[in-house]
Amino acid sequence: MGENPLSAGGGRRPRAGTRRLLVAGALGVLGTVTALAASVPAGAAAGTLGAAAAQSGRYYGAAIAAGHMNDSTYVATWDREYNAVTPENEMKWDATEPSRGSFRFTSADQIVSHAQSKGMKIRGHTLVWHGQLPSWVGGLSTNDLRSAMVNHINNVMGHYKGKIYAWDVVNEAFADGGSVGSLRSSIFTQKLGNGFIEEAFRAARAADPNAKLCYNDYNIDDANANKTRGVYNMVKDFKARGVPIDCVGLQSHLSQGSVPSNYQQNIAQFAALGVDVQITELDIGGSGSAQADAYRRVTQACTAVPRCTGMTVWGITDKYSWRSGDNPLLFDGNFNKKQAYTAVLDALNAATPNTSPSPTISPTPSPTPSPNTSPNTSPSPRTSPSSTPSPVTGACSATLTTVNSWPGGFQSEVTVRAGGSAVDGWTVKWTWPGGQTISSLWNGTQSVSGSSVTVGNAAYNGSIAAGSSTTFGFTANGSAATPTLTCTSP
Ligand code: G2I
Repeated sequence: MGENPLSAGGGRRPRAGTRRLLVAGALGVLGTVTALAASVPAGAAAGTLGAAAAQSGRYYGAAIAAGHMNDSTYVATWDREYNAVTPENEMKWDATEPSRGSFRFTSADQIVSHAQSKGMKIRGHTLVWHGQLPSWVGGLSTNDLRSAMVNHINNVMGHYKGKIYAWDVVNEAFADGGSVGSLRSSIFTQKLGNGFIEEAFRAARAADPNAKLCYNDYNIDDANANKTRGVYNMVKDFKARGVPIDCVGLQSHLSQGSVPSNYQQNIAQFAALGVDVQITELDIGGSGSAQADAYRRVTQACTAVPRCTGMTVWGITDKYSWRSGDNPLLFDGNFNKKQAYTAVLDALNAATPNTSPSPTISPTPSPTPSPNTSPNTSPSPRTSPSSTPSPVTGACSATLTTVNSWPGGFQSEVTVRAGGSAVDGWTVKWTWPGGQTISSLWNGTQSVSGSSVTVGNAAYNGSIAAGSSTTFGFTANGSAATPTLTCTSP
């Protein structure tokens, strides 16, 4: 709360509804039976959102609040129209782990069991988010927060293992209005550094290897916005380094004038990185035909991109929307279908079948288990972390802190700080004193030559404002060491 998720981008009229082209690449081969199969049976118009979406292999879901499940019209509309669900608040940290180590799933279970009984897909929302955090999390030390985060992921994902289609592993980590790649300051960045996102995704893959793991955010609907570019760079980097990530969630809290003209291009650019895209919290403030047009454009944008696998509206009826007064949903306060409903249904019915369903997930765990995925096993936190600041030789400096060590291995975090002026790109170097080897490194790119290590910035954290810092981290084999680091910037 307290954030305005509505982007102020200029609106544009939608294209006229594009008719499906059943182009059969006719190849007249003499003597063969020409089977120019139209891929969609003519006139196959489904009468509900879920059924219409299913025709092209997609889902159409709604956020559901357990507290409204005593409203029979609400549940009847959910059951009739939607084939997927996201619990609106019930799986968040404050709801599931109100006090440390004590888990509570009653409300979320209520939604999950209902959805399962109807064969719906379930999106899990959300594991690591600065919002709706119970207050006990705020008081934790770095080591305790890391262990609490992984424990939370393990327990919540473990409880629902095998039942969740996709998890919003990390929610809303990027800053609004900042430079490309800047993260919002939160307890997670403050205590764990920017690497918390990667740590969370690695832990999530281990906790439920069959769930799709999504990064979810708002105001990443415009393909060229700084916030979007930052998320794009992160996903690209994760894919390049084998950090597990399967999908990007565009929340898409919009208004009828603010659907970006490049919205479809934006979905396509994320999909091109090799992840699914899902529209996760769609609602569009407005009314009448303008609102309907905006909904149509969003629906068409998703169905035009094979890896856009489904859409979820953030509620069923305007009556219970978190945006009271904006009337942003498909059913009015009396559960009547709005013009927007018909626009979405028609657009879903007009979609061609999804010929490139997303591949099944083949987990590729890092070669050595990161302590982030199993913090409660061998690693025992050091009582007094050690660190060595590097001399400020140029535009940046680097400080290494040992955050964890255990027999035969350790985990370190390096803070890279810009001096009096901003840096654009950085390189940190050191030499291991005793044969140490890095097993896994995040938020940077490493090259190793004998005992010499060179770490460059990742695609998304090269720019550091004057006096600001970013972090990278690694786990290594050998005895914990605090070599002298040098930092240079081009
Ligand atoms: O803020 C809209 C959404 C933005 N993206 C993440 C979503 O998780 C978020 O959902 C909203 C829920 O729709 C609201 O229902 O998150 C809000 C909290 O950040 C939810 O509001 C809270 C109220 O602030 C609480 O007072 C209330 O106790 O809902 C709680 C449960 O009804």
